[in-house]
Amino acid sequence: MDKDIAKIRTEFPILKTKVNDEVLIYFDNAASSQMPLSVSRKIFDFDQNYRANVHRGLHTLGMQATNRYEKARHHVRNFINAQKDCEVIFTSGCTDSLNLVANSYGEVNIHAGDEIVVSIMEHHSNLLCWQQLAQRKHAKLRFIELDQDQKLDLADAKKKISPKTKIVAITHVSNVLGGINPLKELAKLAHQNNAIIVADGAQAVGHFEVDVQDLDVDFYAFSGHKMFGPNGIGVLYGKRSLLEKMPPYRLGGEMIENVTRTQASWADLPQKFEAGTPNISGAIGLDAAIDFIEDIGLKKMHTHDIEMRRYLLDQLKKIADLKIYGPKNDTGAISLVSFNLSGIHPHDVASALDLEGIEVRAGHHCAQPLMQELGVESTLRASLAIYNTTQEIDKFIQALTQIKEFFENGIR
Ligand code: C6P
Repeated sequence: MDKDIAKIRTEFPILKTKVNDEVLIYFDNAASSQMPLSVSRKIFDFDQNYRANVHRGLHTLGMQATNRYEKARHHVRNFINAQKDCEVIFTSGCTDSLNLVANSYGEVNIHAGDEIVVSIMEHHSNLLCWQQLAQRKHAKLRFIELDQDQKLDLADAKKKISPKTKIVAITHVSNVLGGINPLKELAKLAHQNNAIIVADGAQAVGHFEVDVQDLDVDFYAFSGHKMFGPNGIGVLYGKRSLLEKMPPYRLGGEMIENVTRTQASWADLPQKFEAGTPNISGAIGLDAAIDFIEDIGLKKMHTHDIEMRRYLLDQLKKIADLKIYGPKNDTGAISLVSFNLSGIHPHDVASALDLEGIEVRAGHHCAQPLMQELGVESTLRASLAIYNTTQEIDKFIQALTQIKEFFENGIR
């Protein structure tokens, strides 16, 4: 095992625990990655040493908590290269961020006859809010399809994005197929047609460099728990010029400037979009998660991703009657592979793998229209992170081969 990876693994005590008497092999990182000790320690430190509310109390703890919360925002800004701190809105997660855009920007800017363009590979979190918005506003929802290699079909995107399009909402990386979508080209296409682009970065951030200015996206959403951070914290990046014109999505708390019996005016960015007590420890944990990623470096993260994907694909391809979904090559994708074993239900395979201490996800992955397109109800999915190794992939392949044998011939 690579010395650096061995060292990284020591930051994750969970990787030494046993599941069903076997050392855990955690291949469900696309659902939630594990959290390093450094992140847990920062959260513990807040809760035990300076826990207080933010932007309210003038006392020492309140100011300390506020400073650390705003420091986290500044760190996120640098991490994704936003122009201003106020373009970083803390939310409860990627789903919340996307709902914010649909219910605030969408509510004001979408009218009857307008078109919203999504892709067929969207997670429900980047589909349902647009589907409902389109229904409310009598707008049309259009889908960019897959190409031959089950990547996003850019030629189809050029047909679907037109002067009628007002919003393009696209995932940066599919949580089922693993392919990295050409976001920069899509942003250009959207802007050439005077539309805005909203990107779902849930499976991208932490895997490779994301520069919102270079991509020229108008909004970019992601979650802390998929990038070694805590649950319940997420980010919505938005261009300041757009956020400033948008109405608040949730009301209450410190998101106001002034309130009378009958009227209210709103605070400046970013507070306008952070109603109620925010997830302070979550933001502090996210700050620490970014430290963790930056200490390793996004280049290394990406290289490891490519190596793991290559090895995983090579090994999976050796198993007969195993169908892989998504791009079959190792570049332009993250270390996430969906597949099915012919004639064996994915849930049965996942349960059998769990008995061997191997955690993968089986199901529709909250992407049912994509499942319909692929002609299946569910798939198995192995999604790897920086702490996963080729040795773990070998054990996984060995277990998978034995499970297949068992279901086919009753032999183990
Ligand atoms: N996908 C998976 O196992 P939240 O739950 O808000 O943190 O993230 C939602 C979300 C949005 N977009 C994409 C592309 C995602 O993959 C997810 C979460 C998990 O694939 C849970 S369904």
